[in-house]
Amino acid sequence: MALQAAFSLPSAISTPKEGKCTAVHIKETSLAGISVRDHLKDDLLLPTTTFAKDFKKRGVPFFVVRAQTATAAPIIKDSQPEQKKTERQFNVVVTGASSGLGLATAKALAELENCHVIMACRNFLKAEKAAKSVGIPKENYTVMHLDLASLESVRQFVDNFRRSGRPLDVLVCNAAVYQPTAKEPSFTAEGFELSVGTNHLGHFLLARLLLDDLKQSDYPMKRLIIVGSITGNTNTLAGNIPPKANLGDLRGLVGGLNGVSSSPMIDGGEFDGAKAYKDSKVCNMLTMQEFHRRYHEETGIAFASLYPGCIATTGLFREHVPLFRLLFPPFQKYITKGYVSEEEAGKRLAQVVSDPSLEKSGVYWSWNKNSSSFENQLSKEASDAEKARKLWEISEKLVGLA
Ligand code: NDP
Ligand code: PMR
Repeated sequence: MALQAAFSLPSAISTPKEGKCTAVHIKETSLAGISVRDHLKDDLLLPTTTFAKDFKKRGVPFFVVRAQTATAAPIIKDSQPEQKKTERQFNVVVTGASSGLGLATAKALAELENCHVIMACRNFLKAEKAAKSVGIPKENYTVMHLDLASLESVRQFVDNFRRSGRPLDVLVCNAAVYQPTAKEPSFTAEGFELSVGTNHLGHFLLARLLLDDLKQSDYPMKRLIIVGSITGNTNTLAGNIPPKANLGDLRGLVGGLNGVSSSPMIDGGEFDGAKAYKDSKVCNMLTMQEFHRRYHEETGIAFASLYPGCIATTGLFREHVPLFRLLFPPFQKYITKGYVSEEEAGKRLAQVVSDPSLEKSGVYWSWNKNSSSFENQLSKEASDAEKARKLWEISEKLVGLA
């Protein structure tokens, strides 16, 4: 079968990696990470929106417009007293918003009109161009530099974000890399295998640091979302396509995934790029649940993960062989029927960000054929509380939090 062949062909496009390669980290000054438009204040007088109405219904207090800086004209209209009390914009950080799901989500959120999206991206210019190309209004987004393959960059991003003065209301950990054809592992700045280092460890540090900011937010629907996937769940057909996700006893992670004194794989096995990605998604889903267990009750933050559908056209498959990239979308559209467009997937993730009905914490959301959301079941490994605790503790040490 041509598709099966495409799935197993060696890469015609990927660059062979010679031994250990360190991700480039662009060092920034405190200002360089913030878009020039970042001085624009987000406190706008807005007409009563769907959310405002919903907050009202649920007895949630409105936000009051704060004083404006000298850069903006006062916008409180005394002639319209009924509009004096309104909510502020809510701020959502989306990692990897320069393409695919992240970009489509940023676009869907920006359309809510009372939402400001902080696009946390490794390529500043690409993100700016992407935002323009999909027509996100200037006042609805800010690009800030974040390279998840460098823990120093993650810390710098958190500093820059705090300096911007914006409250943090929702964090979306979306960025990911997938290296299905790599023969040798590549590594993050700190020497962790790239897929787990970026998709899990970078996000783990980011989410842990920004938890304090989320706690401080007065927004009534504070959320922390970590994008998961069906392919990390072995209770599904897609999760049973080899190589299957399996974290084993986490011995490679304990060793630091460095490929020198330890295996680059979490379970201690031979390097396999496709498995490393799937393992990283299991880590994402376990991390969300551990956050929920540790912090939901105390903070009121809702922690969630999701499988948005198979978005077969995104840049995630950029390192796959050309034949795979050609056949994968029609295969998902017509054979598995698991295909979803970037636009639809973006709306789904935006729903998890802002829909009042998706407020339950500790949930892995999925959508059925009618595009209705439901709470899905995670695989045995992806819902193993003891493994989640161990993963948390080892990850804390690796990123320098313990
Ligand atoms: P894309 O490749 O289109 O998007 C990934 C994003 O992550 C890009 O913006 C990319 O930046 C960014 N990124 C990669 N490495 C880093 C880094 N070191 N620092 C900061 N940003 C980085 O893929 P998708 O949109 O498909 O993937 C988004 C999420 O959806 C992932 O978590 C993926 O696991 C998940 N997912 C995807 C599915 C699919 O079918 N596509 C299915 C299920 C889940 P840049 O633009 O600079 O490359
Ligand atoms: Mg899979 C219902 C069937 C289904 C679904 C929903 C997916 C989703 N896939 C399904 C079935 C199959 N896939 C079958 C039967 C095969 C064998 C022909 C198959 C193969 C396959 C490959 C080689 N599928 C893949 C790959 C990838 O390289 C993608 C991957 O694993 O990326 C990690 C992938 C995916 N299939 C999916 C989804 C959502 C992906 C990609 C993205 C992800 O999980 O993040």
